[in-house]
Amino acid sequence: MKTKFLYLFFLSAVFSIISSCSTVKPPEPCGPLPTKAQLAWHETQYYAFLHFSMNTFTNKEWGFGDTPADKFNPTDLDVNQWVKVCKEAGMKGIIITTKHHCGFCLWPSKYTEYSIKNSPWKNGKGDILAELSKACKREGLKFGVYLSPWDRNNADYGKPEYITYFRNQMTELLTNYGEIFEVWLDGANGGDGYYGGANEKRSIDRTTYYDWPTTCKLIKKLQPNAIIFSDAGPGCRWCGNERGIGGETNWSLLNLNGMYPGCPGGDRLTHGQIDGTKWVPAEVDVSTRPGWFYHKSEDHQVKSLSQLLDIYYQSIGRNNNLILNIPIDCRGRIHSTDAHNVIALREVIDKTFANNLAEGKKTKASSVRGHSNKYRAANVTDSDNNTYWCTDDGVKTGSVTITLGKAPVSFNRFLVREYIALGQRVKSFKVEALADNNWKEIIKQTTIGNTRILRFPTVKATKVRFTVLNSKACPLISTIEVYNASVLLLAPDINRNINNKVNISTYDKEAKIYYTTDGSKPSKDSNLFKEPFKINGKTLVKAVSYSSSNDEYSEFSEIFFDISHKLWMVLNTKNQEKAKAIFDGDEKTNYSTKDKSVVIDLGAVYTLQGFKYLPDQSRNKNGIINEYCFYVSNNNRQWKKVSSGEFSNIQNNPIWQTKLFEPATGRYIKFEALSTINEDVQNSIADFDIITK
Ligand code: FUL
Repeated sequence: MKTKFLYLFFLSAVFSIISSCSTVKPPEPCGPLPTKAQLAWHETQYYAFLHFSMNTFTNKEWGFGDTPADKFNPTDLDVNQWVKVCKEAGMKGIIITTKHHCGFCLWPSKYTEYSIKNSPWKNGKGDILAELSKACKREGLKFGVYLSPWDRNNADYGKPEYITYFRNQMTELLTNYGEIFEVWLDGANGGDGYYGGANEKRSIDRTTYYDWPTTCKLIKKLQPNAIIFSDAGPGCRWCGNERGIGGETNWSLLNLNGMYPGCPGGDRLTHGQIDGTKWVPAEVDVSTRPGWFYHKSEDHQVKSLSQLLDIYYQSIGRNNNLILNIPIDCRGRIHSTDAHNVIALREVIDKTFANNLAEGKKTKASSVRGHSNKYRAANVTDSDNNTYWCTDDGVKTGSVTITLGKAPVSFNRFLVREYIALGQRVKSFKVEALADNNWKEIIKQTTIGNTRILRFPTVKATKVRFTVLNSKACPLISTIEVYNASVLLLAPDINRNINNKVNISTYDKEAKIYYTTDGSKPSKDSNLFKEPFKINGKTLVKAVSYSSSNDEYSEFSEIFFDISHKLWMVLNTKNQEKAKAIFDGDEKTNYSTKDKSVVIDLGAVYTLQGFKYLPDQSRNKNGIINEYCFYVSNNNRQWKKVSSGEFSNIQNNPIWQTKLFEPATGRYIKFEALSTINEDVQNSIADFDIITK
């Protein structure tokens, strides 16, 4: 009897589910929607930008287009190496600068002589785009093109003839190199140029000169699936900065009225517009180095793993695609440091997102659209991005609770995705964790879009609850994932400020830092770093990061601090505060002076045997000292020259320069620039130190 009753109950439940499925109305689209091509672009998510042009050989960021074509001469070009690195880095495509502002073409365009066909590379018979597009296809990477509208080489630039030229080149690119997934239209235009020899400034009206609607039609005709990038889309938009930072609030919507490539963007590029009338998602473009093109002088400034990780979370984790630039060097290869760091990023990301703690776990929603199975909460943990949890029309809030386990589970990453095919909806949401029968808020945020990833200190909980607080229409959530990233152990940074306080930091806040000041190797038995500590005079500081959960250490760092800088004063300056940048321990601050020398009072008499000089670390290479003289004095009047010479290769390699000399005693020092890279600024110093006996 009991079995029969259960059987009937089961049948009626099945019947009601089936009937509810068939009658429940699917959610209506909300606002502008992505096209099929845009949806595919969202899935591409992470790809490489390769900057390679004449600039690579002239050491410039923007060329004038006046360098003869035969100066383009890579000695060991290998597109397979580019593709291999990008693939190993987990990138899904490559976009290359086919022609930058200097006008030089990486393919043998029919329409200009300013291309690789007149370069020594492969005796002018080569075609970099043909090689690269083929290599990408073979390895399953998408291929895209950057074609600079601003062309400082072309004599017709500014006239209608140039627009025909530009479209002819676009046609070559979009016809001869297979499927193109993105066309990158750069809005940059600095006015002046070689312009075919005229050497003049030319202004164009950016709103009308290029007649973009006609060019976009041409692109659509030749490559219907290509996404067009510019400040104004229409396929995807610039994120508004080149620092790798997407907006925390980020709508994939934009009102394009009055917008054009190169228009003033402001906040709308970074954040999109909640009521934007078109689907124009954001793309974050940033380089592995300070510059977009390769400069030997930036070999020591390749973004570190921790910087790249921040970029990843601040772009992909905030509803942007990420196009990460890797410059190609003069050999025609990706430099080993860039390759190493982008692959290291992939390894950490893969490890972090390997084990989804929410996958297949029990879910419960505050409400489900029409009580229908089709829209059930379990859709968020079913690893299928095409199914989604959804509420009834008009219900703009709601939550999904996921049971992670009976025993508390540790986690520190939360990933959530909207089902964007029907529009971006969520305006704000929060995430809570249940620990010891208490719900604790972990994070409150605004938009989600295609992908939102949140980082927070590790919590231990049996359940996690995701709540939509506000939405433009009923929310459609396709995916929720929960991860526990292991502590990332990177060697700590050690720094001393002007007041002799030593600060030690490391990327992962959950790592412990141990240090020593007696020369011994640091371990968990050494001093635990809690806050900046004071040292007196000469001290060797060694530090290591440590994770107690798996008893592991990072590599250790060490730095020797010579005498304190506390009493130091630059004597020949009116701006003592600014001049202090020389010995503040911060490599980013800088002091420039028109004086030939910098005279420093050390505050006491010392026996000196050397000095250290770090040139300006910004992209501005002015005032880097080539040749120097160094003097010591007891009275600031009679000077003894103790060292002179050159800083070899400093322009290409502006790292710390150390010079030793025969011991000399004195209280005053004079560091004189005999010649600098740009004579306009006499000298420019990021940091300076002395070596005492
Ligand atoms: C900018 C250009 O001016 C830079 O040289 C670089 O190509 C960057 C990606 O876009 O607008």
